[in-house]
Amino acid sequence: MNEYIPSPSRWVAEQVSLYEGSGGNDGTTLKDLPVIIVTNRGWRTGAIRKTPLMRVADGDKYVLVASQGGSPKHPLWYHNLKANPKVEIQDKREVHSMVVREVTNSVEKKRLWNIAVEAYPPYQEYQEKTDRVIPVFIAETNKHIKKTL
Ligand code: F42
Repeated sequence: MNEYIPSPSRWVAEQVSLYEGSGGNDGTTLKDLPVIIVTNRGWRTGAIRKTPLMRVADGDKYVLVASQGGSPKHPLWYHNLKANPKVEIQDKREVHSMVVREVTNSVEKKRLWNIAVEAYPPYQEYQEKTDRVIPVFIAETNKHIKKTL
């Protein structure tokens, strides 16, 4: 299925629409901090999903934080990325084909978590308000991927 299904959350769907519709010129921030759009595939539906996340950079890689405001459950996109790690990431006017992996090594995770909290301090509050350990992915360019999504 190649159909794009917008988020049922209206403010999220509107951010995606503004971001993409303006070619990455508008709608690129949340609380004045930069946002990326992660295009992923629904693991159940196979549909295209577009998930705005805070832009957290580690060199030319991106750190994706499945915080969902500190809610008790992982966001659904977490499961999509575990099932299909190929994504496209739009960072303002640039679109990158990337592959993600969940960071499980505790040393690597701590380093990336610190970078994430520096970029977006509320992540720390989100972790404190939930019992789950907030997952972190790292997204890297995969030059071997000819076609994604
Ligand atoms: N969320 C974060 O977790 N971290 C961030 O840094 C973040 C930043 C951010 C910035 C701007 C903005 O507009 C939103 C931001 N969000 C951030 C919110 C984020 O974009 C997501 O909306 C949020 O994390 C919730 O993710 P979700 O995947 O649970 O989205 C819900 C609302 C959703 O789209 N649900 C769909 C639905 O129909 O209910 C299903 C989506 C889906 O992927 N379905 C799968 C499928 O197969 O199609 C099945 C999934 C399953 O396991 O059943």
